[in-house]
Parts: sequence; C-alpha cells; structure tokens
Amino acid sequence: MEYTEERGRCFEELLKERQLMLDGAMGTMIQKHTLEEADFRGDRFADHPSDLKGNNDLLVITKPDVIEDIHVAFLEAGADIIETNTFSSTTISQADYGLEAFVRELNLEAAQVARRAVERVMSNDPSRTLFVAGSIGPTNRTASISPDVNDPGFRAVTFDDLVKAYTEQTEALLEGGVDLLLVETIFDTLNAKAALFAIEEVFEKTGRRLPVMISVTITDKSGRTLSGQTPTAFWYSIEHANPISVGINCALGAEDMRPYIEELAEVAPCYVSIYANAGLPNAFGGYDDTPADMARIYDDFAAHGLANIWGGCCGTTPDHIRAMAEVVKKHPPRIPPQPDTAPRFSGLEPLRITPEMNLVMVGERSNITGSPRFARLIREGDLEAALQIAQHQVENGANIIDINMDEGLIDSEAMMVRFLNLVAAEPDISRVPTMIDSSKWAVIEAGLKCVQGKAIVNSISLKEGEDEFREHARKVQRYGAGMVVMAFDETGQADTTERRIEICTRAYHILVDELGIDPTDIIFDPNVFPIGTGMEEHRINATSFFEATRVIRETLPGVSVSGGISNVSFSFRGNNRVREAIHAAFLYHGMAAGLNMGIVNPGMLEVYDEVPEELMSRVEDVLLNRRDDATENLIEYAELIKSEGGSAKKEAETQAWREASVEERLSHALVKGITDHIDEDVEEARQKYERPLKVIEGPLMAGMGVVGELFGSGKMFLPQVVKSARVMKKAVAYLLPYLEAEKEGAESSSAGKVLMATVKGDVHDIGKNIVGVVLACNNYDVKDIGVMVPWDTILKEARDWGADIIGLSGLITPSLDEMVHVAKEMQREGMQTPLLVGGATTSKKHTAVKISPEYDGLAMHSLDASTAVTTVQSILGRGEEFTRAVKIEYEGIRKEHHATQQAKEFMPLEKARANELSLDWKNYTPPKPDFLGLREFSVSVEELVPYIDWTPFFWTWE
Ligand code: THG
Repeated sequence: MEYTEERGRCFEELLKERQLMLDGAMGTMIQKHTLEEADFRGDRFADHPSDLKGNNDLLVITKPDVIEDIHVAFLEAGADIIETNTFSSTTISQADYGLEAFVRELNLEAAQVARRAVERVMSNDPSRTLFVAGSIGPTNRTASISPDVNDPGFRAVTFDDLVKAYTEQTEALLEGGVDLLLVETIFDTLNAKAALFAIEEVFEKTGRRLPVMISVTITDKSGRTLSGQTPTAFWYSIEHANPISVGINCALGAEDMRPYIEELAEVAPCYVSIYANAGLPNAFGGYDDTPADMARIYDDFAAHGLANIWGGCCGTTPDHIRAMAEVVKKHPPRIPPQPDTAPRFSGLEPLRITPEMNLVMVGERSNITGSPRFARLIREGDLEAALQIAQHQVENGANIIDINMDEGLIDSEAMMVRFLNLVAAEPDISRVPTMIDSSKWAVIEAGLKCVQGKAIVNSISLKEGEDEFREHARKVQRYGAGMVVMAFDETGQADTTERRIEICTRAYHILVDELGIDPTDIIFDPNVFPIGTGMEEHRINATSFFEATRVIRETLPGVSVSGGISNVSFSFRGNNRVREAIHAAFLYHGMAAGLNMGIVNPGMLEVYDEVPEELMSRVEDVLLNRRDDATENLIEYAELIKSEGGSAKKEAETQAWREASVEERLSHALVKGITDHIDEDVEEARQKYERPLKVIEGPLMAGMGVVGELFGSGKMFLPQVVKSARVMKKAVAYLLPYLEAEKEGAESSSAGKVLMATVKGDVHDIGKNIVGVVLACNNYDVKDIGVMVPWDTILKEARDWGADIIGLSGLITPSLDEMVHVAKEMQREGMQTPLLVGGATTSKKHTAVKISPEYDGLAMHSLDASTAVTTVQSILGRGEEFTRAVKIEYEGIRKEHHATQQAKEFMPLEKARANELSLDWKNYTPPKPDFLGLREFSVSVEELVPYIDWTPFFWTWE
C-alpha cells in the first residue's frame, strides 16, 4: 500500500521490526472517575434536553483533561498506539443522545486530545514513536439482522445510512490529525463494509491514504460474529480494503480468543492485532484477568507468532499494558504469510476454490427468467416458498446461489433487495456466497449493499465501452465482491473462439494491470450457447467454448471460468433426460478444458458415467461436432426415449425426518428452522394432546429447550436461533384460534404483559430485542419502551400499562448500579411487580447479592432468550411458590457470597500458625453424661417438617 503520510509509512516499517502495543480500555478507565450527569454536560450542554451521562465520547468536549490523562497513562505504560475516544461518534450512535449535530466536533476534538497526549509524552521522551488511531465503532444498529421478528426482511439501518455517517466521522478524524484508522468491535460485517467503503471514498476525495486497521468481535462460543460469520468468512469479506492489520477485540478474554486469532493469523497476509477483554465479565460486571494473567497468555501467543499488535479492551488498565509490553517485546514479530492465490468468496462460511473441488456449482433456480415456478412465486408474493427454492439448491449441493429478478413487470431493484435481506435471515441459505445476477447495474449495486459476505456480481462486460466497464469494476471491488465478466464487447457477444479469447484478454489487462484487481476475483464467462439447433453456425458452439476456456485458463493466470450450463440444451426443452445427458457431457469436457464453475440446477445433475452409452455417444456427436447428421440423430433418439416415458431423476429428497414421531418432527423443525410442514405437524400434535396449550408446553417447549442447549454450547448461532423463534411463532399462530376457542369469552388472549426497558445510561438492545421476540412468539404481550430509560419512566409505564412483569436490560457495567437503583425505587413506591434483569454484565450472583435485597417483590436474573419463556411462565403460573423458591435460592447465594468474601481475607502463614489452637487436655476432666445407653424417640413427619432445609430440594428440582 502507498500511504501518503510519512507517519503511515513509518507505521508499516515499525511493524516489520517489532511488536507494537495498543492501549487499553477507555470505558472502564472513565468509569473509575465516577463522573455524574453534570460532569458529562459541562456548561456547554447544561440545558440539553436528554440525559448525557454514559455518553463517554462527549467527554472530549466537556472533560478533555480526563481523557487526555487516560491517554497519557496508557502511553507511559508502553502503548505505541492510542485510540481516539470516538467509538460512538457517528450520527447514528449519537442519535440516542440527540447530539447528531456535534459529530464533527466530537471527532475533531478527540483527535486533537489524543495528539496532545502524544506530544506531552514525546516531549519527555523524544526517542518514542507514537501513533493516534481514529476509533470507528460499529454503531448500535445492524445492517444484516432485522430487529423485527415479524419481518425478517426489515432493516433498521441501511448501507447508505452507514456510509453517510461513517464518511462524516472519517473526514473529521482525518482533519483532526489521526495517523491511522481503526474500524473496530465489528459485530456485523455489513456495517464494517460500509465503513470501509466510506473510508475508501474519503481517501479518494482527499487524496490522502492512511493505514486502516480492522478488528472484529467474535461474540460467543459459536466462534462467529453476531451476524453469523466465521473468522475466515469475515476476512474474505473485508480483505478488499487492503488493511494494514486485521484482528479480534472485545467480548471474550484472551484465552478464549486463541482458536479464532489462530485462524486469522493463518489466513490473513497482513499484520494481526489482538486486544482482548480482561477476561469475561464476572458476576459484578468487573473483569478478573490480572495484568499477569493477560501477559502470560500473550507471551504464549507471541511465542506462536499469532499477532503483531497487542492491547486490551474492556477492563484493561495501564498496568495490563505495561505487563503485556514487557513479555511480547521479547518475541520477534509475526511474519505475515504469502497472499492466497485461490479464489475466495463467502457467505456466513468461506468458499475457497481449489483445483480439488473440480466444479463449483452455482444454483440457477432462484432466477425469475430461468424458473417459471420461481417467477410465479415472486409475482404472487410468496417469498417464503421462493426462499425454499434457494434453500433446496443449497441442500442439493450448490456452493453459491445465483439470484436474478430481471422481469419487466416487477420492480427488480426493490425485489432484489427484499429477497437478499430475506436470504440473510436464512442461515441455511446465506451460509453460501450469493451471485447477484442482473443485466441492470442499478439492481446489482442495490444487491451489493445487502450482503455481508463476499458476493459475486453477474455480470459486467465491455458492452458499453471501457469507461463504464472500469467504473463498474472499481465499484464492485469497493463493495468487496468478485465479478463475472461476460465475453461481450462494444460490437456484441463473442461467438467465435478468437473473439472469446480476445475480449477476455482485453478485459483482463484493464482489470488486473490497470485497476489492480486481484485476478482471483475475476470469473470469465465465454458464453454458453445452445447446441443442436439445426443452424450451421451453432455447430461449433460447445467446442469453441471449450477451446477458449483452455486458452483463458492458460494465459490469464488466477482467473476462473464459468458458464450458464443449462443454456446449452435449450433446444431440447421438455426432455429432461436428454438435457441432463447434454449437461453431463458439457461439464465433463468443459472441466477438462479448465471450466471450474458452472451455473446449474444442482438437483438435476447426471453423472457422466451413468448416462447410457448410446445416448451419450449421440449427445457427444452433437456437442463435439463429430458428424454432419449428429443433430438429426439426437432428435430422433430424443423422441424415442420420450415416447418410452423416460422421465428425469427426481430432485434428491432430504425428507427422511418426515418419518419420525410428531414430537421429533417438531423438534427437528425448530432446530433447523423449517416452516414447511409446521401447520400439519402442529395439527397432528393438537389432535394427539388433550389441549392445545399442552402442545406448546410439551413438544414445542421441548424443542426450544434443545435450541437453547445447542445455542448455549456454541453449536447454533444467532441467525439460526432467530429462525427457530420464527418457527415457534408460526406454530403458536396456528394454535392460537384453538387456544382462544378454549378460553371462550375470556377477553384477552395474552399470556401476560411484559414491559421491557434498557436502563438509563445504556443504549444496548440486541439481546433485549431477541428476548422480546421470543416472548411475543409465546403469546406474551410485550411492550418495549426503548433504551436509556430513566427509572421513573419505567415505573410509570409499568403502572399505566398494568405490566405483570418488568424486564430490565443492560450491557455495560454501570447498568448494574442503575438496576439496583430501579429496584430501590420500586420498593420505595411499594410495588410488587416481579422484576427480571438480564444482559451481558448481569448475573444471578449480582442479582442475588445487590438487587434482590433492595426489593421485597421478586427480583430475579434471566440468563437469555433461551430461558426467558420458562422463567416468565413460572413467575406468572406459579407466582408465590416460585417466588419463594427463588428467594430461598438467592438467600443461599448471598450467604455463600458473604462467606467467601470473608474467607478471602488471608493472613500471612506465620501469623496464622501463631494463632494455632492450643488445647490444654492435661488440666481437663470431661463431665460424666447423666444417662448411658440407647434412648428411643418417636416423632411424626409433621413434627419434623419445620426443621427440614428445603434449599437442596429447590435446587435439584428447580
Ligand atoms: N451466464 C451467466 N449468467 C447467466 C447465464 C449465463 N444467468 C442466467 C442463465 N444464463 C443461467 N441460468 C439458467 C437458469 C435456468 C435455465 C437456464 C439457465 C433453464 N430453465 C428451464 C427452462 O427454461 O427450460 C426452466 C424449466 C423449469 O423450471 O421448468 O433452462 O449463461 N453469467
């Protein structure tokens, strides 16, 4: 990379020489200052209408000295790079505080505060080389996941919204004088792609270019991002930005990051960064990994060459950075591997095309012009069934799915967006990369803004001349996609071997030599035309394709060759047996020539060797242009086998699970997120069970239990769980009329009213949204009153609405105190409504020790969406009994906690030994008991009951 700034070049040089240190946590350092609302406001925002406490980024304006001192502390501890305090300084994130108008100023000030800190430290020690990295956070919205379970195609933020916000932030950071940009804590790759797109545009516009660092967050044990990508799939999605480094931060402690950082270090030919949390948050939202703990882990990572840039995320202090710096500097820096020479694409999972794969299959069926059935479903608006067509292709082995919505009578652009957004919510489809197929550039560009993976554009060509070709190719590259290049030019489509080769070669030079596009991102399509048409000039259609393919693969290194295979058999439409034989032969000879990708119907692929010899020899006569009468012979034979009633092989059925019991089928449908048969299965269960409610409480909850377990153990990831919730919703919807009929006249069908809020000072709501969805699916009336909700609003809303349960959510540590505060206020107002708390830093222990004692009503911790329903059911169903059990359990936790707290105060060994118990047996005479022998008692169980400690029973039987 050519960096325009001296400091950028210097950064790259230093990375070759040694390990570099990042700083530690800004958030937890700020929390130590226990700043109050007035501190956040300062004079400047004294009259601002909404609460500002918790808006850490604002402190660069209202408390710049606090921020500068934290930067200095980290630099003095050994950090080479400090991050600006701008994690949430975008219009999207600042909207929570009504401070959108100050985003430019926030970024400018933050960059300057960081620069001042660097200068202060360098004036004391001029030998140091220090850098300021502009921190660019993920925002609080996700572009790949719908926050509305009723509409998985809905998006709360679009790619364009994000690009606009990130452009503004990037411009201000650059102007403020940062040396590097750091796109960090990425939980949704599409958000990150928008940031990288914006950065590239700002670079182009300003003529400046700084090194860009990228850091992703692997959220949990599933080893995936929140939006469901694996680390390698993520890398493939963002490598087009040519980052100086890629790495992982937040969410996990260093030890838990090992497998994922190993994976990135292996695939990424750039530098690697790691800045872990100081362990997972403990029960009180604190972080337990000490500087020595983290140093020990990093020492080992550095010895194994896993990273080049080291630092800390949540909970890490200057002491952590000092301890890490000491150990990692002992090791030589990691040397990045050579760039990968295989083509790479991704959906949620990576697709790396190697010669051993033989042929990459692109599913052709989700094509409105290629499949009458798909076209009908789209026209009728039955997108669910249309999605199943896509899914069946993946089940039948498609490595990529082609999506085409080009039809005159529909709004292709809107339908492409809608369909891709729906596909994103189907992990069994979005697992594989998408091929966005359209002859309209606007449709392609709209599609590119919807996919988090590395997709493929189908197609661009020289049809409208070189300028447009260049412009489209550059755009495709900036969106991080690969491209099919058709053998078309200004004079039309290539139909001879020479023209095929000439056009592809010309395109290659423009793309690779002029624009610097990675040749592995290029897929040439030398045009598959029909054979057996009876037209003389069509006789060479297949052989010319094969010859051109051979030359392209030999002379244009790195590229792939693909084609629309079903085109070749168009003149045998209606005779699938002959068509399949032609496809088998075309693929066989094509692959021998270097064809490594094909747009096919994956469920209808015949194996070359299994085509009867006579049919194959007649097919090959036509395909390879071996005889003058080849076409007539094949037509004759085709008529013959047609009249014999030879029918095509049916699409492979993966329906064995339909044979199982109804309970197993429901469980399977929930785990796999299959809605196809849910109505019939639920109906069968309804007839089997005595009451419709028993179907929910029995097999459906059992199925959700399996989902919860798989999620908890990392075997399912979020998009899959959201799908399970949708199956559940559908099942419940089916049962609803029966449930209502049973209630007869009872006016409300709601199972109970749950009010939910993210507490004041906190803006996180992804987990809360999922819980809300799952509860709503289970027929609870859910009212979500948003984020940053002050306690008085929560209490008022609960009273006015008549909530049966209040659910509080929060992700950051200060939210724990805020929850205690809410509990205290509820107590003061004499409320009795059960209080549920949940969110990343919350825990059963914290709830038991800090919240529950403040409230006479029930205050209880709820782990996550997988347990929310059973918890709410228990509270509302077995109120007093359940409350008593929870209170007893929490009392036990408190006792244990206080006991361990006391036991933890150790004294020195000598002192303890000096305290040894000394008993004087010599001067002691034991008293004689007044009775010797056995004594019998006869007591009834009733008499004993008050003396039984029930706690262990409650624990084991819950
Ligand atoms: N190159 C590239 N992209 C392409 C093509 C290509 N995209 C579209 C097309 N060609 C590839 N896709 C198809 C999809 C379906 C069929 C052919 C090519 C097809 N459909 C049956 C038919 O029309 O007879 C449908 C029959 C049915 O569903 O009942 O053959 O060449 N880059």
